Amino acid sequence: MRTKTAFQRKTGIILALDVADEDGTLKITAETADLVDAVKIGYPLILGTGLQIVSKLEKYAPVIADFKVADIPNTDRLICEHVFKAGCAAVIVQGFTGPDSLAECVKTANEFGGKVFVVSEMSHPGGDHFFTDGVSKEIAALAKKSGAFGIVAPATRPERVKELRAVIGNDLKIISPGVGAQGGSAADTIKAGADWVIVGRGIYSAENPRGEAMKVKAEIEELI
Ligand code: OMP
Repeated sequence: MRTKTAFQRKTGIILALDVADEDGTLKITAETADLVDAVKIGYPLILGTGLQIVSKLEKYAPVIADFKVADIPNTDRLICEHVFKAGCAAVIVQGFTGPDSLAECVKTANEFGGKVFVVSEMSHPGGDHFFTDGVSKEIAALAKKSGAFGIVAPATRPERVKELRAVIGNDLKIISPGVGAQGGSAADTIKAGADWVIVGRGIYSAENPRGEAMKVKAEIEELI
């Protein structure tokens, strides 16, 4: 069993690596590693390169596997086992699957010393179509009850980050995607109660990824 080092908030930035080629991903990660607290990988990178890239990335930063796991408990467990055996420190799962699925993800994560983040509401324009106020809050409450480490809440709607923070209190962390390319502001999101902002294209598509990461870091630092 692997025990991963705990997530530590230093800059408040998680870099989303939705870059489909290994060399590009490793280059951006090496350039920005000291400016981010974790990197997040998902289907684009893993389908493009394979799960073995985790062992290369974890040398730079804790790796969050964004597979938005959403299945029956047995399948969830099988997916989470792959994720943690590969060296990931955390996994992102959906919460709408219900308490038994969520419990299995948390149980599997605990066996590996890993963490679970539960999507409570999504950041894109259609993200509040099914994740309505009541549903999002119920999922956030379920995440807390299930022993998850944190929730995912939308940086594109900081007021929702604030409301979901009120549901979970200070026991759970909030990671918030939607800063930059989707229009969200890092400062507004952190002010609303997020622990980390997730930034993808705003950093990896920039001409100067390190420069962009430094700008986000400075924006968050100004709040302290
Ligand atoms: P950019 O929009 O390029 O900054 O990337 C945002 C990253 O966060 C992508 O990897 C998305 O898949 C992810 N994400 C969202 O954008 N919205 C959500 O509601 C949830 C996630 C996520 O779970 O990470």
